[in-house]
Amino acid sequence: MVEIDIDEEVAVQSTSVEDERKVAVRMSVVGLGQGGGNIADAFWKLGYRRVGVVNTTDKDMQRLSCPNRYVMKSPGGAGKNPDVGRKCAEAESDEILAFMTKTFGQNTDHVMLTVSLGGGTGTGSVFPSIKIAQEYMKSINKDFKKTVGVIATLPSRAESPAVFGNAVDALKELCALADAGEISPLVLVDNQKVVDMFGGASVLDAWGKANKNIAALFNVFNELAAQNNDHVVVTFDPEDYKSVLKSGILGFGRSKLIQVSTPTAIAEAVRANVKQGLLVDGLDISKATSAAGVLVASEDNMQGVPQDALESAFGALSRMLDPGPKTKLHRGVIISPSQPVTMYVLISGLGAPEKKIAEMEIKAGRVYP
Ligand SMILES: Nc1nc2c(ncn2[C@@H]2O[C@H](COP(=O)(O)OP(=O)(O)OP(=O)(O)O)[C@@H](O)[C@H]2O)c(=O)[nH]1
Ligand SMILES: [Mg+2]
Repeated sequence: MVEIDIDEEVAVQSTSVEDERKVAVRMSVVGLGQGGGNIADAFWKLGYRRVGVVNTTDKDMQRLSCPNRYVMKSPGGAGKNPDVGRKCAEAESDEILAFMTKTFGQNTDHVMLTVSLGGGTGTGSVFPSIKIAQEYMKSINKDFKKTVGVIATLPSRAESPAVFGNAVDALKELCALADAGEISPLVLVDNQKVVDMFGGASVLDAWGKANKNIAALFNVFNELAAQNNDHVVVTFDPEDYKSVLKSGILGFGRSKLIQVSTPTAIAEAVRANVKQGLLVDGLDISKATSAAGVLVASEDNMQGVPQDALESAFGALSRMLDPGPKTKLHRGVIISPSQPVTMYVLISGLGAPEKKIAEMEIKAGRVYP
């Protein structure tokens, strides 16, 4: 079974304080709108410190831990109208750039914007914010293409047609930007999967858990790539991670591998992880041009994994990707205290989720099944 609930455990032991988690890529995060702000706050709670939130109302910010906040001058919210969110951010782009500069400082490798698609503030302001984040990267003399990415959630089934309409328009625009190399990565998270997974929890708890898992999964690879010691058997290094982050649409998952003693069992577990663990259904894995598979286990548990089972795991992953000569598979094997045998998989360079887009158009009441 695939699990992405990394609630109570962090895969690799880490120190905390101001990005003092040892990470491979210095990540700055801006949360847009309420849901986006909550996801950014989950990064703050993990120990990331270059984190800020932007909204049209300070009401949505009161429950957050992150102290870096910018409230746009809109009369009390965007009222689920993305045009309002877009215009507000455009009108205040200088102020938002100053806010990013103050919050991030000069040492950023990658900016991630987080947004829950469907409302007005986040969904509209994400587009000007992409440009503003690129301006910020230029201002610190960094490459500005493919160093600004977006984590976006898609609405759950019960949302209204208007919410689906807002979300699908923005999703198509984001996919086009990813395709054009303007943003990378684009990480898509299906809120329906969140509801299915945490549906029993109260509404507040469910979002909190989901947001924590989104941030934690993203962070795990950043920490794994920063491991550089005798615990590393096969490296997955900072350059590997940077290259994956620059490969467009990205999905990831994690599975505890219970049965690792035979090559067939481990290959099957990896295939299941990739199919079910990707955060949005309908992503075409066979078009993926870049992937990372990192096997993590305690020393004792790793002893139980035969070399041919390992080869088989990476082989299974490799065969799922685009067979072309440009396709890269980064592999890592890392020892981490008290970890069951766990495979982390990250796949990028994916095509747009066409099936999901078509479903969303139906939910928006635009086309009929
Ligand atoms: N994953 C996740 N989704 C959320 C969270 N909060 C809200 N959502 C979803 O995000 C969608 C957009 O809502 P908001 O984020 O409140 O919208 P907004 O950007 O603040 O826009 P306005 O409220 O219209 O100004 C909704 O359909 C919610 O279901 C959250 O913390 N996590
Ligand atoms: Mg809101």
